Amino acid sequence: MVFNKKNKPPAKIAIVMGSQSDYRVMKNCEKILRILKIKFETKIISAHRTPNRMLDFAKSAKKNKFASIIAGAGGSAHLPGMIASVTTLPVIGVPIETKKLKGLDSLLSICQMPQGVPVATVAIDGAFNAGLLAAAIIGTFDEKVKSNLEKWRRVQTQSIKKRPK
Ligand code: RP5
Repeated sequence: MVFNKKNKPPAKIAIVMGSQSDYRVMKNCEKILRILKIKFETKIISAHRTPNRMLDFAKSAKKNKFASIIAGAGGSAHLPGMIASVTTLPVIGVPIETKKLKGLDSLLSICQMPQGVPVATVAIDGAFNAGLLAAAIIGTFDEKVKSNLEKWRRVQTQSIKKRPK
């Protein structure tokens, strides 16, 4: 398909999280998306405490021109999976570290999705990588984002010293 100004695919990312307490981790998504010049919106949406807000958001995400959704949650972390259950947009889950189980609970809740409803899962507290993955998704159809991402990777490679000090 050829894209032009009128039918340009969406290049905006949604960053959602189950609680204000997740923001200390999830702000790392914002950090990398800003560096790569990708638009985003950030919201608190809880699968358990605000289920209707979650459903309204997820059902309208495509219409609201989001290309992908990054969802962070901790503990019984149902948010990414529940969002994925009502949209076919790619959902990237960020398991948030927890006090009692160190985030293993969040990780398993997010990555062990049943066949048919996938969630791409990053490492515990891997919000920065979630942003990079969302950028890679947008980079498949947006040349500017693709080139920003490639440049960022080149700079990273150049910054790695050959010898330890
Ligand atoms: C989850 O419960 C949130 O994603 C958060 O990681 C965890 C704890 O939430 P708070 O009790 O700190 O609000 O829904």
